[in-house]
Amino acid sequence: PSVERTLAMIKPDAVKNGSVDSIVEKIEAAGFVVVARKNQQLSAAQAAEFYAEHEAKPFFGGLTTFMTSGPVVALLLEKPDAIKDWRALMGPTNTEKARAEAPESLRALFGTDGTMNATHGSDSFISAAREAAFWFSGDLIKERTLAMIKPIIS
Ligand code: YYY
Ligand code: MG
Repeated sequence: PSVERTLAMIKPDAVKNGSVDSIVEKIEAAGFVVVARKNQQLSAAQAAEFYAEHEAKPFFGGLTTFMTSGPVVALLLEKPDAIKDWRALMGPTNTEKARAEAPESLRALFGTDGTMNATHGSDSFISAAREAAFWFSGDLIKERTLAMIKPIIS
């Protein structure tokens, strides 16, 4: 498997309830390297841009309200098969489903409900490139991330 980078976020529910350190410990125990890390509260415009693919969905308003409700921790993660493996470590989107189907997953352990689900993860190479650039543009991290992804998608 090729070494990849993916974009993770620890969402406002998990930041507020003090789960950041426990989540990062589990991420590193699963073999991911945290290449870059940023704490920030998103503006409404930033949340809408990040989740642009969901603009027309009925849950968009609730999602962006939640995602702007407090700081998030953005993490650039690296590992062989990082994109797929990070999605697996998070578990299903809905917290109740995660508890039923993947009780050891991060969303099962740290999520709250169908919207407040503790973590985000890019779902493809293209999303990973876009989302990594969203958080970590303007520095070498962007160039290296795009350089790593480009040969795979071109
Ligand atoms: O990629 P992932 O986060 O697992 O799910 P998406 O389908 O991309 O939805 C993004 C985000 O939106 C999800 O993490 C929670 C929220 N959401 C919601 O509030 N209600 C839904 N019915 C579906 C998703
Ligand atoms: Mg998604």
